[in-house]
Amino acid sequence: MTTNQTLTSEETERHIGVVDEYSAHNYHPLPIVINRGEGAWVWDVDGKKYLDCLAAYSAVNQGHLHPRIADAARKQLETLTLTSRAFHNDQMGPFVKELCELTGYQKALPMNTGAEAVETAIKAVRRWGYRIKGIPSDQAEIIVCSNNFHGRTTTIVSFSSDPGSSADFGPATPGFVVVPYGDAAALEAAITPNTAGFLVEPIQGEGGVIIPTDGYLAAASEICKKNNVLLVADEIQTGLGRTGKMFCFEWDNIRPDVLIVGKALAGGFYPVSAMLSDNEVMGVFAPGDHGSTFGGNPLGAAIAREALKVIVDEGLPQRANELGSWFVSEVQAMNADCVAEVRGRGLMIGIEISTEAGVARPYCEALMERGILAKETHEQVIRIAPPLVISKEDLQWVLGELREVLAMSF
Ligand code: IF1
Repeated sequence: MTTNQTLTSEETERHIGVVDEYSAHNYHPLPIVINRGEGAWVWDVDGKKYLDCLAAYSAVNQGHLHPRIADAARKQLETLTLTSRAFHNDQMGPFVKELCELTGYQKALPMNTGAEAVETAIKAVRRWGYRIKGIPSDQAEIIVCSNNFHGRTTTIVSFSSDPGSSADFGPATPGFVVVPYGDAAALEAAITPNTAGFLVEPIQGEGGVIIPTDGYLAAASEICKKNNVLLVADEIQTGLGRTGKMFCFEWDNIRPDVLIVGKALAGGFYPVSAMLSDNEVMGVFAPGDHGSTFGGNPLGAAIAREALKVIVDEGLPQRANELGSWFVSEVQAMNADCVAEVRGRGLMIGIEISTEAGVARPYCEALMERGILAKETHEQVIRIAPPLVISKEDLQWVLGELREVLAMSF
């Protein structure tokens, strides 16, 4: 049951009507039209302000319109925006160097969207499988987890377990094997001589903020090493401070063979993603094998350089760790009848509504009425993932509103 009777102004209705008329209906957004953002706050076309607890699905970890990143974007916008990779530009080199220094990998291949970086990793892992591991041509397998989300291309949705993302987009790309998330034994059992890689999210975001048991990634890493299988960590959502470390894999003290980053890599100003690895894997790419028009462009590179510096300079991973663990314990202490479980690491938090209490959507609509934007994921979970610059005072206010909303019945 949803409460679609949320009161909206004429201006909001007008804007929504235009989108409904002239675009595909591929989303079910909350009925709010945002026209300004600053830090953890956004404003709608009627001037009402909201605390953004979604942060564009963790693409705005640094907060909306971070001044340092805005300045870097403005400066580059007035200088040079795009050359294509047919020529060099003066921003890509420093960007990939700084990204490699931050992550400890030897090479970074810049792309644009997260899905493109995931596709890049799939191509690199397959080619490594053939040319380095010796897997027979076209026989490479990549193991993935059920309930995964890695993007929306036809190959990526080929291994999605969400029918909404994949139905009638076939025929599916072959070469993917699905195992239960969090089950290291199932991973080991699925490995064959043709397995080239294991692609995994350290925490499943869209899956409902599913946190595997401690040690899962460490076990998976051991199993991959033992079987000469590349461990590929998709940190597009969990990375860059979101879970209380610079990268979520650090919680298990592992080093993936391939690291994929995106979203907050450019602080929400521009689509910038990257696949990182060492020379053996990255060496499978020769000139002309792979690329994109905008990959490594100077505008995105200049923005990403400053976005990374802001994460480090402002200690955003530590901030997320401290604020997130405090927030989760406060919500748990509410002992709300409608809550089945509160899960979280850093400021990647999921509040699971029990099926007896209904679904998460009406709770998100009630929070929106109170000036808090939180989006449901997979029906039952209220996702709380604000910009990492959010103040403790603002989170304290969210707790007060949340306490009242969780006491409501729909
Ligand atoms: C949508 C979800 C989140 C991602 C991980 C790759 C990508 C994503 C772990 C692809 C992107 C976005 C996509 C956006 C909503 C959002 C999302 F609900 F779709 F699943 F965050 F959970 N790996 N996630 O989370 O990156 O190509 O989008 O840059 O498609 O609705 P992208």
